[in-house]
Amino acid sequence: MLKSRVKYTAASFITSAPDISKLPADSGVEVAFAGRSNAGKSSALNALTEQKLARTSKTPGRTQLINTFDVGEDLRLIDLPGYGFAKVPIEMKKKWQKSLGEYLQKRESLKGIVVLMDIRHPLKDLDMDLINWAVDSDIEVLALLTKADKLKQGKRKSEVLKVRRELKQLSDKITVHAFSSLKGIGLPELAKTLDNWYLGELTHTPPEQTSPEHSSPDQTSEQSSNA
Ligand SMILES: Nc1nc2c(ncn2[C@@H]2O[C@H](COP(=O)(O)OP(=O)(O)O)[C@@H](O)[C@H]2O)c(=O)[nH]1
Ligand SMILES: [Mg+2]
Repeated sequence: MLKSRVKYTAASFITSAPDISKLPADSGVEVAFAGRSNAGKSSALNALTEQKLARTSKTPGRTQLINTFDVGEDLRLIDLPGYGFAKVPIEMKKKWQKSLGEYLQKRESLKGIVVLMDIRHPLKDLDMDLINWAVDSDIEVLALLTKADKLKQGKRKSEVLKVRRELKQLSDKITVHAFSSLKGIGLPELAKTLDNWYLGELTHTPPEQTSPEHSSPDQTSEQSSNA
């Protein structure tokens, strides 16, 4: 089982917003998953939460809604619509690029973005636009090279190193990992990065049990194993 401080497996759907004006209140901490359509965003969200929260698809470009999920008190995961899908009409592309730009620049609660790119085709123009935008807006970036199960170990490592080297030129702070929803590759690293974004980096491991003043009646049933 995945060890994490935020309980991603308890994630629940909040709403699907057709544009950024319909998002939940801009408070707390938000982390967005972004990438080209078909990069594996929804699969990654589902792997992290161990739920079928986000709809995966063999037909790219279908999700144009911003799907929002609750992962704790004022902590949200955001599944952004994919970009770079050839069959989307140009007007829709422009509208989406404008919304994405607005979202990145105006969303106060946005702490970081997870940029998902197929390990076999990373760092396309639109990925670079997005990453540059995030760096300029002081938003943290985790780059996940998805579908890593499609490559052998050696090639997988060399691709990660190549992307790391490229992105280091934009910012020292960008983290890059190989990822596979199918095999669970990179999942602990994803959870750890998100934990740090949501809760800040801790210098010590928190105790398992919450202190007495935080206990509530509905927790008592869970304490039977507390021997
Ligand atoms: N081999 C492999 N295929 C994957 C992986 N993650 C996603 N896929 C496939 O890639 C396609 C697009 O995935 P999806 O999560 O819907 O991408 P999204 O458009 O970015 O949300 C689907 O056919 C998935 O089954 C992975 O880790 N390994
Ligand atoms: Mg999707």
